[in-house]
Amino acid sequence: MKDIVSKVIRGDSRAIARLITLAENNDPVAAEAMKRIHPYTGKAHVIGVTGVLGSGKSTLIYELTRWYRRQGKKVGVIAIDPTSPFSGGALLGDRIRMSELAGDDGVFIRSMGTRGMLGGLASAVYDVVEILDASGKDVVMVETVGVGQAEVDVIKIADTTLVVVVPGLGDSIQTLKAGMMEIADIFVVNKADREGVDQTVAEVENLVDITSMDNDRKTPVLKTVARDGSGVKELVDEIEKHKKYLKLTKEFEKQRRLRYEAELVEIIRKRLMKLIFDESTFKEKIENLLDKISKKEIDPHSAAEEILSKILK
Ligand SMILES: Nc1nc2c(ncn2[C@@H]2O[C@H](COP(=O)(O)OP(=O)(O)OP(=O)(O)O)[C@@H](O)[C@H]2O)c(=O)[nH]1
Ligand SMILES: [Mg+2]
Repeated sequence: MKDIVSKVIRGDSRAIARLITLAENNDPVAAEAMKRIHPYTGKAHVIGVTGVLGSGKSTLIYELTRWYRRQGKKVGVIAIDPTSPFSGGALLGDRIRMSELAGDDGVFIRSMGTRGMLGGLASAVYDVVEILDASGKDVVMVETVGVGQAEVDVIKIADTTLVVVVPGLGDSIQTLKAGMMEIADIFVVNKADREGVDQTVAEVENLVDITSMDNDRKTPVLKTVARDGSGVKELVDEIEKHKKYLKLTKEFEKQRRLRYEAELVEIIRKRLMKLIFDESTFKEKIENLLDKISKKEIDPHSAAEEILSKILK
C-alpha cells in the first residue's frame, strides 16, 4: 500500500490506474491510500466539461490536452459515461491512443460509468480527481453528458465549468434555461463551422446578459471548431483567466470547500448505506420492520428512527 501511494505521487500511470480501480470497487485499501494521498492534493486545476450529447466535448478535451501538453502541463481526463449510443463520436481514449499523445506519460485518461444514485456522478469520481491531482497533473478535466444529475454535480468538483453548446440549438436552449446558466463559467459554442453559429452565440449572450446582470463577472461565450482546433487557444486563455479570477476573489477556496463538503457527505452516505443494507444484523432488522409496517404495527418514520438509533448509539 505504501508502495502504491508513493508510485502514484511519482506519476506512475500503472499505479494510478490500479488505485482508481480499487477506489471504484470500494476496496478498503483504497480508503487507506486516499488518506495518505490527501496531503499531496490541491494543485490541479479541475475543469468540468459538460453539454448535450455529441456536442464535441471529447474532441474539445483532446484539443485542450494538446495545448496543455505544449505548455508543458500534465493532464488527467475523466470521461463519465462516454459510451453514449447516440452521438457516434469516437471515444476520447481511442482518439488519444491513435495520436501524438499515445505513450505520453504526461497524459492519463480514464472512463467511468455513472453508477451514482439517481444518475448523479459516481462517487469514486472524487477519489479519481484526488488521485490525478496528487499524481502531479496540472489540469484535470471531467467530461459529463448534459443529462440528469451528473452535470449539476460536476460543478461541485470543478473549479471551472465549461458548458458546450452547438449551433441550431433548439433543445440546447431549453437545457440552458433549465439550470445550465448557473453552472457555466465559460460557454463554448462548438461546431462553429456550422450554419447558424452567430445566431446561437447571440442567443447565448442574450441569456448571459439576463442572468448575470448582478454578477461582477460576465460569463464569456467562445466559438470553437474542436475538429480542427480553432478557437481552442483562446479557450485555454479564458480558462486561465477564470482561474485567476477565482484566486483573486477568494472564490477558489470557497469552491474547494464546497467540493470537500460534497465529498464528505458522499463518503458518509456510502458508509451508512453499506452499514444499513450490507450488514446482516440490519438486514434482518429491516425485514422485520417491513413486516411490521405492512401490518400497520409501525409506520415508516418510526421504523427509520429505530434503525438510526441503533447506529447512533
Ligand atoms: N462539424 C463539426 N463536427 C465536430 C466538431 N467537434 C466535434 N465534431 C464531431 O461531432 C461528433 C461528436 O464529437 P464528440 O467529441 O464525441 O462529442 P461528445 O460531446 O464528446 O459526445 P458524447 O460524449 O457522446 O456526448 C464527432 O463526429 C466529432 O467529429 C466541430 O467543431 N465541427
Ligand atoms: Mg464524449
